[in-house]
Order: sequence, then C-alpha cells, then structure tokens
Amino acid sequence: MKRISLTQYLVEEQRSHDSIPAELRLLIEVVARACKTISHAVGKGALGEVLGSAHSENVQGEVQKKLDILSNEILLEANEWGGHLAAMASEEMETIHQIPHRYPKGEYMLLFDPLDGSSNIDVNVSIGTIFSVLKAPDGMATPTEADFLQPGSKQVAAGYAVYGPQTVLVLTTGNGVNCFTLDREMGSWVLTQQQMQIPTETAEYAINASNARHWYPPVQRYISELEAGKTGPRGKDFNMRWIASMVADVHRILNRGGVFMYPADARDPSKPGRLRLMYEANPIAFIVEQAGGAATTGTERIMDLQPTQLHQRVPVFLGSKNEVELVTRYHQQA
Ligand code: AFP
Repeated sequence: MKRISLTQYLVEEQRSHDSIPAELRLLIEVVARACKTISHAVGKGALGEVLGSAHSENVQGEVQKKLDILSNEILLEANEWGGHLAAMASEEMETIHQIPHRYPKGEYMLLFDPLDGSSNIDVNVSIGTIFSVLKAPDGMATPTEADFLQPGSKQVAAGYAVYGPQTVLVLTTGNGVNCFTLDREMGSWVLTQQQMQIPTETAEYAINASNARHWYPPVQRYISELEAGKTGPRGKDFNMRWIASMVADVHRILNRGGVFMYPADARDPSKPGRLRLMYEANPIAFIVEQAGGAATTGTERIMDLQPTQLHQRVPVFLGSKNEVELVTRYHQQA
C-alpha cells in the first residue's frame, strides 16, 4: 500500500466525503501532534523524570502520575490557541477548561483521557490517550458543563493513541476506522491500516477476573460459560487477556477480535463500573461500532446514553458483535 500521511488522508477524505471541515481537520492534526509529544515523553521513562506519582489527586480521587498531568498540559496547550475549540474537558480536571480570552473560539468541543492506563506507566506496559469530539451547541456564548452532556451518537470524531512497541493513532470521523503509525525518523503519522473491521466471532475475552466474586449474575453466567470451554455450553475453548490499559485491549480487539468488559459490580453500586462515559466509553464505542463491533452497558447501547455528569462512570461490554449481543441478552433476561 502506498504510504500516505495523516494530513494527506484528511485532505483526501475531505475531498471525497466532505465530512471533515477545515476546522475539524485542524483539530485532528493538533491532537495528533500532541500525541506525538506525549509519545516522546512516555518513551523517555526514567530518563525524562516523568515516572512516578505527582503526589496529587484528580477529581476521581485517584493519585495522579506525573505523566497524567504532563499529558493533560500537552493537550491543553496544543489546542487552546487554534481557534477550533469552544472548550475542553479532561479526566484530569474537575470542571471544563475555557479557551483563554486572548484566543478565538471555534465550533468544536474536545474531551480526553490524556493518559489511559496510568497503573502501567512505571512498569513499561502500553498506555494511551483517548479523545472525543462534539459540536458546540448553536448560539452558545460561554460553554458550560451542560453543553458537553451530549449522547455518544453526537460525536463527530473519536480516536485513541497507543504508546507501545509502536506508537499508533486510531481514528474515525464516521466513515470507518483507520490506523496511523508514527514514523519516528520523519516525525509523521503514516496510514498503515484502512477500514479496520472487528471479527464478529471471537475466542478471546478481557476482564479483570479478580473481581469475580463481586459480579452480578449475568456476568457470572457469561464468564463461567467461557471458562467451561469445549466441555461447556459454548462448545469451544476461550483465551483471556487483561492489560489494564483499555486502549491496548481495544487495539488488540480491533485487530483480531475479542470482547472487553468492565461491568458494574457489588463493590460500590454508586459507581457503575470503572470507565468514564464521556471520554473513555463513548469515543471507544464510536470506533468499535464504526469497525463493525458493538458496545453496550449490558442493557443498552453506550452511544444512546443521555449523560448526566461530566465524569460519570458506565459499565462497558464492547468488541466482537456476537459476543457483546450474547452477554447483553443475558442481562436483559435477568
Ligand atoms: P487508569 O488510567 O486509572 O490506570 O485506569 C485505566 C482504566 O480506566 C482502563 O484503561 C483499564 O482497562 C482499567 O482502568 C483497569 O482497571 P483495573 O485496574 O481495575 O484492572
């Protein structure tokens, strides 16, 4: 395949689908450049003084890593001057981030988890960045948190970067899913996979099995059937993976199928699962559906949810369509 850059891809996409207005193209290029900067910082590890705790907590009450804060700052600084955004929101910030008065505002709103998989930073396991793009409501003066609370079906773009053996950027603007690999020598994103499709069948699942005693019956039933393998009702053996970086598990699923689950469980009914709707579940659900997969809360389509809070959590079942539909059916039968 002739290798083309992210810029050329976006220009040609705009020419053929007219689906990427100039401001959205600028937004995507700026976020991609910020991910390049984050990849560079991540790659330094201990040599860059970026490992370890920042000795501060985020709105989730989680101890922040230095790279959580650094990645958040990189994305804020990269995006605030371009004139393409009305405001930003991040896992690492309690309230939305207004565009400084000295810069013009644009028609898009950017949400992100700047560094997903923080528990893996200090042990050199793949981590990533997740982002979601919404349109600002018409006639909005000063953005408020309520302006961000739009269902995932309203997203105009979504993507993630994985900082792993390769640094990749996976992107959708509603016309399928494409993957770009960072050419470190040239410093450019190069198109390496087009129109990615998730196999509808799979024999691989991802869940944090240490929580098994807390799972509700539909998940207990579904997982025990996978564990029963060939001798059980599924009639085939399954394999398990759990990286504890959603972006890395999702990238594997996008490439070879699988089902990723972070269910609600009995530990804390006020916290329905661990993943956040606005900047983790929604962008990943958009990508997964665009790649022919499915993404539900166990009972309903993630992208149909009407958000009520910026940092709300949601149970997540996503990946190979047939498996997601089966585990969702078990919830609906319960
Ligand atoms: P952190 O970014 O706080 O490490 O959370 C990562 C994550 O949101 C998601 O990327 C992982 O799949 C999941 O949490 C891992 O959760 P466990 O630590 O409970 O396995």
